[in-house]
Amino acid sequence: MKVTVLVGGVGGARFLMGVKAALGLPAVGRGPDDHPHDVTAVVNIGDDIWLHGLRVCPDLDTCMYTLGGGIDSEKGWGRAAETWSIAEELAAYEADATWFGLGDRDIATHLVRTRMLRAGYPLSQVTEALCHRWAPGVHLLPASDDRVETHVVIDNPEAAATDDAPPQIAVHFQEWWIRHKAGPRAHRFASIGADQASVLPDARAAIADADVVLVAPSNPVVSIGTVIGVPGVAQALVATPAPIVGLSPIVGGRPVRGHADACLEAIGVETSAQGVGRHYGGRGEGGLLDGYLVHTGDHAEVPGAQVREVPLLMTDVDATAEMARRAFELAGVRT
Ligand code: GDP
Ligand code: FO1
Ligand code: CA
Repeated sequence: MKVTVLVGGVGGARFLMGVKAALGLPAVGRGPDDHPHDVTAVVNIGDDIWLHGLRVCPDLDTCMYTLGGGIDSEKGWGRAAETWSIAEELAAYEADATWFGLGDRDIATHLVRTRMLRAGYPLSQVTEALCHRWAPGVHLLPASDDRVETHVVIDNPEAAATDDAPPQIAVHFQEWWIRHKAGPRAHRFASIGADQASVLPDARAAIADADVVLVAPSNPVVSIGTVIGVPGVAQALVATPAPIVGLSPIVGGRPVRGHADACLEAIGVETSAQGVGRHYGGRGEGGLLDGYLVHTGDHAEVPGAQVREVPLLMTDVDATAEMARRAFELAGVRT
């Protein structure tokens, strides 16, 4: 069976472990070559950023490290057993951006990636090369080889202190999310480069040829929204004969981690499982989803989609695998 999953970073990576386990694959690492199931992840690239001359791709790396056994599982991002000598030296130079934590081990990934990009390789091939080392056991595909970067218009944190500061400024998503901890109000997101971008052909094919498409419980705005906003992705989703099932990242009216509530507020969507479900929309009504899973007790009605309540907390691989099994069941596919 061919399973294609739309994902962001931590939520997406953890869900992919459960998908692999539900299919009888090892949650971490590669399965046997003759395994009957094949998983492809179409990964958000909107968070990608140039820092210190290096291209950093947080969501691709989070998936790669998580599925390859190299993640700092407590933080959910970055390398296990990380050290911070380079970051300390950069801070001593007051070299921006000190608010973005780049560890020594992680920097090696960005050095290899940047060298290959500068040599002319597209991001998809660079990712494949990095995955030779990590063997994540799924095809990790950037949604596009083109640059698509999320920026956000926010209330200017300097406005109160300085008279002539503009009331609103546009910053890279990471600056709002990490430096400002998503504190200043966000008014609007912009996908820089999306106009000229196109979906990675392999990602389009993975959606078209899938037996089932899953929408991970990732950030619906800056992870899933950005993937779907890459020209060609939405068209592929509409056209695919595969059933599409989404999982809510909102549990009990709150994101399980991170600031998805601030993102949803910015686009005028209620922070609830139902709000996210209706934002995606039911396929029967011209939306995305054939099926939608919400956490037990989070009642939701999404016109045009079948909704089921199941436990949706990814507390361990077994619980996450059960979520994936329930998604397959709702899609009507057999594993
Ligand atoms: P990021 O790129 O690292 O922010 O990660 P994603 O976009 O892939 O996922 C972030 C989303 O995952 C957040 O909105 C969380 O609410 C959601 N999430 C994290 N853990 C869980 C969980 O155990 N269950 C559910 N349902 N959602 C989760
Ligand atoms: N998240 C943080 O909250 N603080 C950091 O300093 C940070 C550094 C970082 C470095 C590499 C990487 O792959 C991810 C990193 N993240 C960090 C996580 C990540 O940037 C964001 O949490 C997500 O992309 C938000 O969607
Ligand atoms: Ca992310």
